[in-house]
Amino acid sequence: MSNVEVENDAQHHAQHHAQSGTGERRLQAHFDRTISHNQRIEPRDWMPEGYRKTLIRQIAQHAHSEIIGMQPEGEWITRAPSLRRKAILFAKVQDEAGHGLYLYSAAETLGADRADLTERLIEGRQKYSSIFNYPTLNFADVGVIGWFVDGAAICNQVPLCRSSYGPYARAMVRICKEESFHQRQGYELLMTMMRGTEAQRQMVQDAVDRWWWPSLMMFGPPDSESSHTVQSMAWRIKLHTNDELRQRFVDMTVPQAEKLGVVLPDPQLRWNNERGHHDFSTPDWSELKRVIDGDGPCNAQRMARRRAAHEEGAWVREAAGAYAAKQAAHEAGKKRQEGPAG
Ligand code: BYC
Repeated sequence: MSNVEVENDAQHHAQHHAQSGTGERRLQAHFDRTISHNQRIEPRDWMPEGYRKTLIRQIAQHAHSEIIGMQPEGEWITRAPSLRRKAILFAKVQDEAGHGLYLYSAAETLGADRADLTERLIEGRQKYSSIFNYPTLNFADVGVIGWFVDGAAICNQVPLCRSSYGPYARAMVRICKEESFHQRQGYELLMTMMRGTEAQRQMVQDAVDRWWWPSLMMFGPPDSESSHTVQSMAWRIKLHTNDELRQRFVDMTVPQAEKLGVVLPDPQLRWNNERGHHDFSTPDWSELKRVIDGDGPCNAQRMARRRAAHEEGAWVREAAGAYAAKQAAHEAGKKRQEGPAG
């Protein structure tokens, strides 16, 4: 039995017991207690169907974002201005592939099938983060993605290291360590450009102007329009609301922008002593909606590239499948020769 089959089997037994009314109530009460004590739900534990579905949705969307997220920066690997920058960028993009893979594995512990998740992405039935539908027009974009996008990812994902589902929370620990390194490499790249020529400083400011608003939108719709936040927070799948994390990101980024010497493109941005936070303008939520619905500047290009990569990889999947079948036949032959055990 594969790991997924073992998990499905365990879930099947738990669900079977749950079918009797008292059994179900007892399992639900145990689940609620585990959540309220800030303890972890593990793959073999009983869980409400909605909890499983929400996790699969969020984890798959996150995994797809990491994989599609390789594209905007990946486009600059062959055009990096030095061997050092090329090596750094290569490593970062490779880390993102790794994050996607841990996350698909975490989704598999919930009984999801990775090939099916990929199909859903390719057919446009599952989402990925809006941020990756914007173009990378100059090399400063690579730095700004590290600073803003990985910075936003850190704000959003560090709390997820304490989320209620064990495999997701554990995957997040390593991902966050790597994201934090990514953010610093982005900031260091921008620092270097800011110490360069006037043209380089302008490239940085231009990238900041283009990525600021999309980065704020990464945190999702405002709380008043977020369909999942209340339930996801009750389940401790999310630990903070979209607006709380957006605010945290703004507060973290303002002093960094000052130190770097760039202007964040929001005339309303200022410290509010009473709130103890920065005030900022409302992002254009109709733009977020458009991009999520498939009409951003690069949606079609990102999906076409992802589909092409999947098709180009068909022979690898076929070869791996044939090799696995051959190994299984070989193992079965060996067992037959050894005869019945004991
Ligand atoms: N883009 O009820 P809400 C990275 C959807 S990877 C697209 O607030 P939720 C990185 C949402 O799915 C970054 N769709 O949802 C990689 C829902 O639609 P459905 C990815 C969005 O789930 C490479 C609907 O809008 N990070 O960091 O409670 C290089 C209503 O929203 C977006 C993660 O995935 C969006 N921006 O909260 C560098 C982190 N926002 O599914 C960096 C984990 C919302 O009902 N995910 N939607 O059709 C989360 O924390 C949450 O899923 C979100 C959204 C905060 C993103």
